[in-house]
Order: sequence, then structure tokens, then C-alpha cells
Amino acid sequence: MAISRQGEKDTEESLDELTGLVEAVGAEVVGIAVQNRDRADSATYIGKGKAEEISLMKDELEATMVVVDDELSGSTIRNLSQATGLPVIDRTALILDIFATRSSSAIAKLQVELAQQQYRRSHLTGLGAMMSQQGGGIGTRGPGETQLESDRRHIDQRITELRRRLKRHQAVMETQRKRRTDTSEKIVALVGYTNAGKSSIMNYFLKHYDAEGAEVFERDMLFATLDVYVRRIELDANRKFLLIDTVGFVNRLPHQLVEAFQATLGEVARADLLIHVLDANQDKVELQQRATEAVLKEIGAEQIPMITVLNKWDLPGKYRLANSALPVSAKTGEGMDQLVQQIDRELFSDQQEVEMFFTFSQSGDMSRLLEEATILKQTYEDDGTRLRLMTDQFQRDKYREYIVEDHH
Ligand SMILES: Nc1nc2c(ncn2[C@@H]2O[C@H](COP(=O)(O)OP(=O)(O)OP(=O)(O)O)[C@@H](O)[C@H]2O)c(=O)[nH]1
Ligand SMILES: [Mg+2]
Repeated sequence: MAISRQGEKDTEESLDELTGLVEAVGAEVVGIAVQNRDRADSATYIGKGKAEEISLMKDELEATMVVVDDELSGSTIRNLSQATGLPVIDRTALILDIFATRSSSAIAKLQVELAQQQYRRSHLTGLGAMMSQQGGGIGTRGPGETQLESDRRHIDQRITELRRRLKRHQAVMETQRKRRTDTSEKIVALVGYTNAGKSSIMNYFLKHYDAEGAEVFERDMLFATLDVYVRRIELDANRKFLLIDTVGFVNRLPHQLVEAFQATLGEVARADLLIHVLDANQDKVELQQRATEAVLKEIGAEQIPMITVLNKWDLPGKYRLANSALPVSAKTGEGMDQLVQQIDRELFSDQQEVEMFFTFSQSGDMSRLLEEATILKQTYEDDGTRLRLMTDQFQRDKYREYIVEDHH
């Protein structure tokens, strides 16, 4: 159910998306109600008349719940529920619910629960009142404390605990990241709308570029991936990068989730290059694109260089974008060579040939550099080793003192 405000054209698109989200939790949409009005009703969101209409239709439709395409306050949820005679759930709670059923790793579970508790806390007023009407919580209160205060206190305690645990996970991730950045390895992150094919593209790279890492989970469902997967991809011995696959986005991704998923989304914000994956087999390509761009902005990743791909090009719907995007298919491999070329150009165009000289006492630094850079020529001299190398900017900065200036 939604209201359509004047001048807003995307109500229908948004309701299509909502239908997908409802189906993602295994429910079925039996009817759609839209009301044209400029502002939401302060008490019941939709007008009283419309609410009564829904109430009258519910038996015939066998409806068991109202899903609202917006985030509502706790008291609006309660009022609308009373007016329609049905339980009401808003868009945010629905998305949180999908995330909750999909999360399997410890860190994803913590992040989802944090978002859920934050949602609960901000909706306590209305929902709490509903609970106390049912006589819940009697006998559990501290002296002089209302039900609401005690609920809030419990939630706050839990939120503190969840944040503490997440911090520990983040510390571990930070150590892993330090280990990676020490080797100057470039990071490429797959981003995009949920179900666009990010994990499938990751798996294509794993299959074709001889990586040791295990394949990642891909499935035709919303939010199949809720974690961060990092795999090393080797285009060849000298051109390696880390590829990151992570959670997909939807339109108006709840801010509680974006906040709670900081540990996960932070990995994206640190990437050197983004691959924005769009599903070309959908007429909602532009909606998908906007949804992803909005989230990237929210996590501070909008400045990172980006390659946009139209995935699933093997399927009949070939929706294009106004700007140039690369058609690819993770299934058939079509366009993937061009994608590799573009990645190569973005990541490794700062490669330069230099000459370096290491004395024998500097051989420690030399062997560290040789793990990363390509040797073109190596000559042993009386007092050390002379190398011609292909290096990137990071290596040239780090090993600057060994670079031999051109002598004439
Ligand atoms: N025909 C076709 N199907 C594809 C292609 N790429 C992915 N798919 C299918 O699309 C579905 C979603 O793919 P995933 O790789 O799981 O999508 P994702 O972007 O990782 O999705 P989330 O993790 O849920 O955000 C799966 O059923 C894939 O098999 C493609 O190029 N062609
Ligand atoms: Mg995925």
C-alpha cells in the first residue's frame, strides 16, 4: 500500500520493488492500494475512508497483513492497524526482516540485529502502547518505571552490547586490511542493486583467473549476499588485485541498515575501483542505478572511479542506459574480456619502468619489492644488485630511495 504524492512519478516503480520484497519473505501480494494525496494523514497515513475500504476488502482478498511502502512512526502503525483491522508492517521493517532471514555469518547477524534494535527503539511509543493494551509486561517493571522506560532501557543495553561485539569484529577486519594494504594490492569492489549478478561476476573471475579462493554464493533471490567476500584475482603474474563482493542495494535502503552495516560497507568505501553491476534484463535499470548511487553517496564512496556494466546481456531484455555502460554476461562470458581490459587500464595504467640499485645489506627490502613488482632485468655487481622493474606509483613511492636516476 502506498500514497502517491503529487509530482512523484515513481510510486508504481517503488510498489513493484515492494512486491519483490514481500515475495522475498515468502508472502504473496493479494491487492495493491494507492491513494493520491499531498501529505500523509497524521494519524493513519492514508485517509480514514481508504483505511475502511481496505478493512472491507480484507476478507474477500484473504489478506493477513498490510505492508506500507514508507517508514511509519510507531503510533501511525498502531492507528492504521486499528483502522484496517490488520497487522501493519512498514517498508523498513520488511527489509530488516529479509536481512534477518538471510544473515548467516556472525558479523552479518550482529549488524542486522543492531539495525532491528534501532528500529524498535524509535518505534517504541506506538508499539509499546499496543503491547500494554494487551497487558504485556506486568510484573517485570522496576519500581517507578513505566513499561516504555523499561523497554527502552533493555533495548539500549542490547544496542551497547551489539556495538561492543561489532567493534571486536571490526578490529579483526582492520588487521586483515592492514596486511593487505602493506602489499600495495589494488582493491576492486562489485557494487549494485540486489540480484544484479555481482556474485556471479565474482565467480566468473574466480573460474577464469586461476584464483585459489572458493566460489561465492549466487542465487536468484534478493539479498543473497550479506557479507564481504574478498578474493585475489590474477590477470597475470604482475597484474593482481583483490576483488570484493558484498551486500546489494535497493531503493531507499533503510538508514538503520546502512549505519549498522558500516563494517561491511566500509570495505567498499576503501576500494580503488568500483564495478557497478546493473541487470539489463529489467526495465528498471535506471531505478537500480539511482538506488545504488544514493547508497554509494551515503557511505562516502561516490568519488571512487567506477566502471558500469549491464549484466545478463544473454537474456532477451536489453535495456540500455543513456550513458555508456559495458554489456556483459557472467553466464556466457560475453563482454568480460572488455571488462578485464577496462579494469586493467584503470588499475595498472600507472605502471612505469624504473631502475633500482640495492646494496647487499639492503637485500631485505629488495626481496620484499620483488614479491610485488615485475623484474625485467637483473645484474649482479660488486657491491650489490641492479634491477630494471615494472612498478606502480605506490611501489615507486615506497622504494624511492633505491631508484637510480637516469645517468648520462
Ligand atoms: N542469464 C543470466 N543470469 C545471470 C547472469 N548473472 C547472474 N545471473 C543470475 O542472476 C541471479 C542473481 O545473481 P547473483 O550473482 O546472486 O546476484 P547478486 O548481485 O550477487 O545478488 P545479491 O547478493 O542478492 O545482492 C542468479 O540466479 C544468477 O544465476 C547473467 O549474466 N545471465
Ligand atoms: Mg551476491
